[in-house]
Amino acid sequence: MNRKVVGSILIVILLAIGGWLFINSPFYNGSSQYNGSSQNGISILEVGAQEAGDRPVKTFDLTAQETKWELGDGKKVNAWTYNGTVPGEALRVTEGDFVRVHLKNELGVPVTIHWHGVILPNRMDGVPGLTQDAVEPGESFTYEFIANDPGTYWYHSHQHSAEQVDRGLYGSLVIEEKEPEYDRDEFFILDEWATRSRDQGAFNMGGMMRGHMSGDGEMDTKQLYDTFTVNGKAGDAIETLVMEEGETARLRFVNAGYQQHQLVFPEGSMKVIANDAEEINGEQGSSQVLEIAPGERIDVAYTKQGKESEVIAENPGVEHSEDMRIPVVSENSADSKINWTVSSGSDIADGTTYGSEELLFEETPDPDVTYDMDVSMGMNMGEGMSFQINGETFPNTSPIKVEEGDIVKVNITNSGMMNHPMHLHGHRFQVASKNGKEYDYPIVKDLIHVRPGEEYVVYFEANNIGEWLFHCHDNNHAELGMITVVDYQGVYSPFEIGGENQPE
Ligand SMILES: [Cu+2]
Repeated sequence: MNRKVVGSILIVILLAIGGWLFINSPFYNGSSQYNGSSQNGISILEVGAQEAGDRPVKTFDLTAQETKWELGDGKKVNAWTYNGTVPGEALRVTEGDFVRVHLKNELGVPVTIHWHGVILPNRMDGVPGLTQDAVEPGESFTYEFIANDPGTYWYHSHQHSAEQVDRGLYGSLVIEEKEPEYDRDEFFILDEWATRSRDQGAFNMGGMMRGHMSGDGEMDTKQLYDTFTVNGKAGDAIETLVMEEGETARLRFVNAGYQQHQLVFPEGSMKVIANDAEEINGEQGSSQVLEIAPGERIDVAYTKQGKESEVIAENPGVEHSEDMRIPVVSENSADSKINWTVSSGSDIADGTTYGSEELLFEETPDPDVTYDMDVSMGMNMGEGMSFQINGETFPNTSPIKVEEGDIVKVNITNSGMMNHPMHLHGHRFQVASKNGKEYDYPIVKDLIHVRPGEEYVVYFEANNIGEWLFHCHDNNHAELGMITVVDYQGVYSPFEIGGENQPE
């Protein structure tokens, strides 16, 4: 055997051991560097208050509950849901509304709701142990925030999210513009499920080997999941989109899973219009394949090309791709046979392909704070596999320490072998460069998908005081350590990480 093969086998064995340890790994407990005992200043409960005033108030009730959920093709799962469906109740509000959500927990485990991408007061961010205590079984919590920025969002539990989001605790949130540009507006949440076994830690050697040899940065997650879904349904169970020839709709896509997905559209039918709730710049948006990272959201304008049925579908080269295809049919031909042919396209747009219309910084700014964020995978003897930031796992990762008003530069480098979609709470950042090359059209986002060997430089303004997570949105990686905190001077969290509060 040559050295490369030996090396590969060694890595596979190490990962298998790590996988076994992963199943058995204890959650950390004890106090953190963000809570009151080690900080001074004021509590995060005292900052960023928002009042309804004379704004319209939109009120929702979301009950976390267990539901027997049919994915399709006879596959049933014990899902954890908000209001009994996967995804949970679809929330739509209008920009400027005051949103009030009553969460009631009828599950046997504590939960929260995180409002992914929404700029809101810290204490409404839904991170247990940092911004609130996890909501215990039988208990309630009320979230309130002003829906300031129109766009595509989603909500999900941030309590032990590797398991809770996996089981279905997520839903869509749209903040509509006062005057929407499109009459038709549809939301699609992509996900993966492990139906063979509920044990998400069930690593297997074969999948690990295949994944590793393909070297696509997702070897760990690909062998966990066996079913893909769109809006909680797989394959033929996916709801048909009824549209007429020449009709255009805004389609909002969110990836709630832990694998990237490539959706292939009929040729000439699609234009990207927004990334992570930021409109893209001008006329750049034409493409045929949409690549969405875990946690990411991308909106497109889609125009039905002909009278015949057509399909928006996962890249057919991907295992389980037949689960993830959205048929588009005309009303008067809804009963006729659907043409499942996926067009071939190699013109791929991802979340960084097109620049944003409104930038945070017109010129690359001079930072007040610079943080080097090296993301990687490691093995800790006795603890198993870990996902690290600068060699440490949360809550021992070094925080990004800022003062209000600071311009913060973060150099994110992936020195590991896996993809890491890094997501920042409570702020948006401007992606200025990739691998040392500045973007002609910078991108404003709150999640950047960093693949092995890549380096991104992002900038944000510390303009929302609190304690905010910056973490990998492959929640299995977050659970194994890949989280840090943007830690504002002058505030502290009165909550404790550990015990019932599992923010990862
Ligand atoms: Cu990751």
